[in-house]
Amino acid sequence: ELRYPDRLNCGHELLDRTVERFGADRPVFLDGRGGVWSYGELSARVDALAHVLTRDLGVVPGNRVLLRGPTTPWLAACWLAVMKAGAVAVTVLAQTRAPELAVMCAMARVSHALCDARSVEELVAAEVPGLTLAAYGGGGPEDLLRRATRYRDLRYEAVATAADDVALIAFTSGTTGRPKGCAHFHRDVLAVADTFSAHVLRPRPDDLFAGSPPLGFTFGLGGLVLFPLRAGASALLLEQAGPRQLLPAIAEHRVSVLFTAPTAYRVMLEELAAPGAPDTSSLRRCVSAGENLPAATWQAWRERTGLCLINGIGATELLHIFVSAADGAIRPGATGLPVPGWQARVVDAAGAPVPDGEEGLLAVRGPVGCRYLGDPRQREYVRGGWNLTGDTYVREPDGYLRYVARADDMIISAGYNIAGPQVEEALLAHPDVVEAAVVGAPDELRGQVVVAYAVLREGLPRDRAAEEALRTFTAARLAPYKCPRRIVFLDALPRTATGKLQRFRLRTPEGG
Ligand code: 3SK
Repeated sequence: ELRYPDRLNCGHELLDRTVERFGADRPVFLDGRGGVWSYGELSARVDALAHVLTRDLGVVPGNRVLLRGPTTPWLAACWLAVMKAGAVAVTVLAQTRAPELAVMCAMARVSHALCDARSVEELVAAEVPGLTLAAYGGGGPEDLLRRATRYRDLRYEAVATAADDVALIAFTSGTTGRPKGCAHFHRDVLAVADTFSAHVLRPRPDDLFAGSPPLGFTFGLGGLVLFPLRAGASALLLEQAGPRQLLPAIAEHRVSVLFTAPTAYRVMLEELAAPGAPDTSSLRRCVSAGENLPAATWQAWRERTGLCLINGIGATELLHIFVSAADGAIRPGATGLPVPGWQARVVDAAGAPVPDGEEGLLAVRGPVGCRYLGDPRQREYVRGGWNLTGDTYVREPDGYLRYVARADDMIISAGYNIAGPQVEEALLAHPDVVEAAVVGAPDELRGQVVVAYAVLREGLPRDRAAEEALRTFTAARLAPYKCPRRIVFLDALPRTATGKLQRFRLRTPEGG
């Protein structure tokens, strides 16, 4: 069991204590354009920013401070300064538009905002009442970074927050289109590093982390800030971190720990198959989360790189990954086991455990719990002390957990329960298919029928012959009732800003 003192400031623990343990001269952040920050430089910049926040901008402990901008070392420094000042970081994605920003700021009662100068317009357009806004990186006398130089070399003593003071408010990207704010404590921030990272990922101080999820998504915050800092390691913080940018960056900087989603692994696999592909031999740990990892993707990555993908399921509600496995514990096709410190079971609609081998809802509990900001959906997510993640799972007799589908993505056709991801896996096994999404479309006779959406490799014809070929391919792999009745070819699948598939957008009367 994790034990933390009653007074705990996660910014102080992650930064000041790491400097004490590992020294100030080691690199912490690389910006991908030649800039390298040492731990000592980060520490001095964070302290100067904390002075600006508290002395110039009037931030007091408990204030909610919006952080908005692309992934850069300065955004990470602002996040740490907010922590050390005992305020609450409200993290949003850089792409969030003004109307959503207005709603989120009202929900989180945001009083201050630190915003990359390139993203300020949208925030101004959100017209947040009473907001104190400071931009960084654009230059000029009022720029946050210019102001911070006035406090250069002045140490800032972290506020002695309580372990269960709120440190962070993160918004779910909402695969169903309805965002919710989730509050997390100072101890929660450390707990994800001390469970998933410490026990499954097991980083080393000489590791260099990189990945695609942004810092406004807790997957990215953990993988690019919390886990490297807790381990005294370094992170490459790239503003553009799509799969096509990641591969050359891995080769150039010798990245050793990679965080991204299955889709990005598939795109990278395509690139790696081409002659003259970038060198990935520096990688030693590759984490896949954000959505289901098909066994075929796992196998292909293993064949191409020799590395076993560390699959995981996480949630903004629970901050990071709670079921996973690494090394010899990996079972391809299964997500893994409860991360040490977490418990998991599979339950029915009434919350009672279902027998092993049967489908049910994944319920987990551990050091972090779901705390929605004033949202009645709290009662649906947390029941009897267990967090219901909204995923359908099967528990195998030896405790391994196997993903079936998002509970609201199950298709019911002529009385059969069909898991969309199983059909998607069958389509993805075809060499011409890059992306696949399967939904149920209303049908008078069967209730629903299976409709597939597929993205084909660039340049391939999207004609009847292609559809027929895919039909024959899936028919050889799936029971007839699971086979798609219709296959629609698209340029790209609808995704949230964090890359999650939005199946609800395919469930239109005419499309799905
Ligand atoms: O939402 C997710 O899928 C996720 C995955 C890993 C870590 C954190 C999160 C929020």
